[in-house]
Amino acid sequence: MKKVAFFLFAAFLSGQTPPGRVVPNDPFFKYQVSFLNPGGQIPIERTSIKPSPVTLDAAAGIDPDVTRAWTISTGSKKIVVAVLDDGFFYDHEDLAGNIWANPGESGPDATGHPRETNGIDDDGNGYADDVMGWDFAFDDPDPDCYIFDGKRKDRIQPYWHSISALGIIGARGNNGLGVAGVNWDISMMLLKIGAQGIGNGEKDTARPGRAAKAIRYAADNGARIINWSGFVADPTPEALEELKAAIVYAGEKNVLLVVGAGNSGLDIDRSENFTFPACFPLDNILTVAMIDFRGGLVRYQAGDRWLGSNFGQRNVDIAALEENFTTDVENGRSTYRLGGGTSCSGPVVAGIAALTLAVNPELSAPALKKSLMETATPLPALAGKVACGGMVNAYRALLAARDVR
Ligand SMILES: [Ca+2]
Ligand SMILES: [Ca+2]
Ligand SMILES: [Ca+2]
Repeated sequence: MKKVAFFLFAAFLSGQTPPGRVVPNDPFFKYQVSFLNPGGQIPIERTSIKPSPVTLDAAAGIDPDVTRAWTISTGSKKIVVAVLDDGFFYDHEDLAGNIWANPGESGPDATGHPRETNGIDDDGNGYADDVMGWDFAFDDPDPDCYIFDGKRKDRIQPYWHSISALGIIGARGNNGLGVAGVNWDISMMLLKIGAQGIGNGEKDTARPGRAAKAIRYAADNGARIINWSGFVADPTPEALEELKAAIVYAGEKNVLLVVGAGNSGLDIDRSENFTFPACFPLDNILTVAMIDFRGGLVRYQAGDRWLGSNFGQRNVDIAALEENFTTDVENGRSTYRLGGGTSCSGPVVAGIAALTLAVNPELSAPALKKSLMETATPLPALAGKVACGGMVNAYRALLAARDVR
C-alpha cells in the first residue's frame, strides 16, 4: 500500500501524467507529440535506429486530445478497421497483436485441420483462408508487403507505405513497447491493393477495380471504418463508377471511408484538381487535410512549386496533425519513425472514428462523420479550407458519442 502511494506521488511530482489524462507506458510515447503536444520547441528523434534529432515548433494544445479521450476508452477488439494499402508488414512487434483474425477462418475445422491454412473457404465468403484480409493484387490470402516495384515488370520489392497508418490507428498501447496507437486494442483488417506487373510509365488501370473489390470485402466482413491513405490516378469514367458504387454499397452497410486529402497543395474543389475517392460527394466519405504543430495547413516549397495539404471547403472535411512518430520497418526489423503527409493525418481521424465506435457502436456512418466534424476544434487557419474549419478532437468526439446513447 505504501509503495503504491509513493509511486503515485512520484508520478504526480514528475509531471508526466497531467490530471484527467491517461499516458501509456510505451517508451516512444514521449515522441508522439501528435497525440500530446505540450507546446514550445520540442526536441525529438526522427527514427529509433540512430541519432536523428529534430526540433518541433509547436503551439500547446494543437493535438487531438487523445490522452483525455483515453480516460473514456482505449479501444476495443470488437471494432474492425480495414486498411487499404499496397501491402503490409503485419508481423511488426507492435502491430501483430492488433491484426484482425477472421473468426470464420480461425481454429480447427471438423477434421482437426487449422481453418487458417486448410485451403477451404470455411465461412463461405468467397475467399479461402482469408484470416487477416486478402491480397487483391495477387489474389491470395496473404496481404504481405511485396509488390511489383513499378520500374521493372519482373521485380518484386517490399513496400512500406502502409506501416505508419497501421501504427497510428492501432499500435498496441501501454504494452511497454514502441508507440501507442489511437486504439490500444483494435482489429485491423488488411486489404492489399498494390500494383501487379506495372512497368515504368504504364498506368495501373486495374487499381480502381482492386480497390472496389476490397471495399466490398470490408463491408461484407464486419469492418466499420476503412482507411485509405491513397487515391486512383487517371481512372476511366467506368472505373470511377465501379469504385463509387462500391463505396455506396459500403455506406449501405454503415461503413465510413476515411481518406487523406493528398499532398499536392491543391484546391480540390476545383474540377481540374479533383482526386478520387476524396471528391466523391458521399456522406460516408471523410476526407482529411494535414496541419502542422502550430495549427496551420501544411504548405512548403519544393523547388519552384508549392506543395502541402490539399484543401477545399466542399471536398475536404476535417484536418489532423501530419507528423506522427509511429511504427516503421528497416531491413526487416521492427523500428519507429516520424512519418508525414495526409497518409498520416488520415489514419489519425480513422483511428479516432474507431475509438468513437468503441464507445458507441450504434452510430451510423453519416452520423459518425457529422459528429467528428461538429466536435472538431476550430482553427483560424482552416476557415474556408476544410468544411468543418477545424482539427479532429478525440475527447469531444467520445463525449458526444457517449451522450447520444
Ligand atoms: Ca473465407
Ligand atoms: Ca480455410
Ligand atoms: Ca506499444
